Amino acid sequence: EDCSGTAENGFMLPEVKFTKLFINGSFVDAVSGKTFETIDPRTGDVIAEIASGDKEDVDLAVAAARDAFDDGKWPRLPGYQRGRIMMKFADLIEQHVEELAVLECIDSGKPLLVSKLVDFPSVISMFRYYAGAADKIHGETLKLAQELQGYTLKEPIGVVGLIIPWNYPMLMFALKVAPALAAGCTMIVKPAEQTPLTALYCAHLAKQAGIPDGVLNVVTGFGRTVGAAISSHMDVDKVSFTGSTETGRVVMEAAARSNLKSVSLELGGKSPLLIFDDADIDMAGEICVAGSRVFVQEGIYDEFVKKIALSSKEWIVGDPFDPRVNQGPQVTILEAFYFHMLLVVVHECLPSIKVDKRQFDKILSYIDHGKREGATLLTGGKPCGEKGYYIEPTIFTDVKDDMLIAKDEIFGPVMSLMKFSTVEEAIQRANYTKYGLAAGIVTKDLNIANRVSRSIRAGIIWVNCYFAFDNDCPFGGYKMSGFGRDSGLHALEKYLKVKSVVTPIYGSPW
Ligand code: TXE
Repeated sequence: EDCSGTAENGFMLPEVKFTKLFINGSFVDAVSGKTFETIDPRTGDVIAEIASGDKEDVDLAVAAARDAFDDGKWPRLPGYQRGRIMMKFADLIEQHVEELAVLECIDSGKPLLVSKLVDFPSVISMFRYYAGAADKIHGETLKLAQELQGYTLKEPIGVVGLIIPWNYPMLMFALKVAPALAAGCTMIVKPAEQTPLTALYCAHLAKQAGIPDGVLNVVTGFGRTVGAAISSHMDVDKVSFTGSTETGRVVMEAAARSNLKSVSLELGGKSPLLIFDDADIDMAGEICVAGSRVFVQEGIYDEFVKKIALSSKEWIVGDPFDPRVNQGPQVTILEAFYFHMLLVVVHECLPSIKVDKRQFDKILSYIDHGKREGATLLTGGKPCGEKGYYIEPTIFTDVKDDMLIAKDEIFGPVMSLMKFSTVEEAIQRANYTKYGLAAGIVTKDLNIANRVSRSIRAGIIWVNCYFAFDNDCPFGGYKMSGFGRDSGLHALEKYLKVKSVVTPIYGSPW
């Protein structure tokens, strides 16, 4: 069955206008003159040649960001004015959303509808949220002993490096750039090498919005070149990273070995979803599309397996430009997001498309492993389509906690179904993971919901929903899923430092 779809499905592919590094307000070639190809994962075709940055380019971007920070043109601008410029930036993104969403779609393989209805509204509202926070950054007054008084200042941390993955190119950009801008930091953004197009486009819009030169720099390229140069740079004050746990460790090591820059990491996950006997089974079925480890209580297990096998047949895998793609349970979820102004942040289990050949091969080898370890393949398990990297939604049953498919983050449409009997067992098995990004609970019993919410070591717990999120809701990991929070006012704190100022009262003898 060919589920890769036709190339454009009637959409005009946009011209790719921005392919160079954005440093100090201008688009420039890499010092080396090198470029790399960005690929359309639907077809494997080259979309554009992108400037391939390296250490020298990062040095230039950091120097520009340092000058912009030191001369105060952004950090010392009244918060209200930073906020106004950020609002303008959000407006410009909104005005160009059609073009941006198509770019995101061809670069990442993300369904156009998801991009337009979920990611971009979230991106735009994220900039507005932090724009509103830019003039509400307060310290405290301190009542000190011994005739002293004091106060704290919250100051921007300085030059920050923002390293972004490919799964949510624009959303991750917003999650990091917006609070950093609001705090008054200057920055070097490194998009993932698979998905550089929208960040470059936004750099152009940032300039139009009036963000001063040097404040927002974008250096495209690879992790081992640009990413490594940022995390080991002596003049970068903080690095905020989202990506794999292994790379997070490398980033933190580089920070420790260089200037002990502050680090925050948002890493992998293997999030459990617990479905209890009293759950509304249809709701559970829809929510579980997103789960990677789904624990189902024994009383409804068999019925659940039957339902999920049926509904997985309705998932449409195919060309992300095709509006039918991800119909069925997905569309219901999408609509829920849209109307409740929620947004999607993690996708440990992408329902349809993945990004590149390497990831494609990795997912297939996990599926193979699952079969060899003795899990039962309920549905899917194969690539589909003649072109592009598509994998059928895959569900395993009879999965044991120690199997690789239950332990590793697969980052593809592979779900493991497991049976449990008691609440204690569910908690213990849900926590049996090195990760702690998120978890879901489906039950009508408030006591179970409360108890399980407090017992699971994860950064967000969704009760009777999944992927439900809001700008004001902090997001980040426990355990090896990392530390530091994106989103919410907690994220603003990451880009601020606290300074205490102490002074004697009435010239007391200090
Ligand atoms: O991630 P990497 P990859 C997980 C997921 C996926 C796996 C690999 O399991 O299968 O990671 O994805 C940059 N110094 N997640 O290879 O390598 C890189 O260029 C500094 C979870 O894409 O971590 C890119 O910009 N930076 C996840 C970014 O790091 C380096 C999101 C992420 O790439 C670097 C993505 C280095 N030495 C993947 N090496 C989530 N939690 O959402 C690479 N990079």
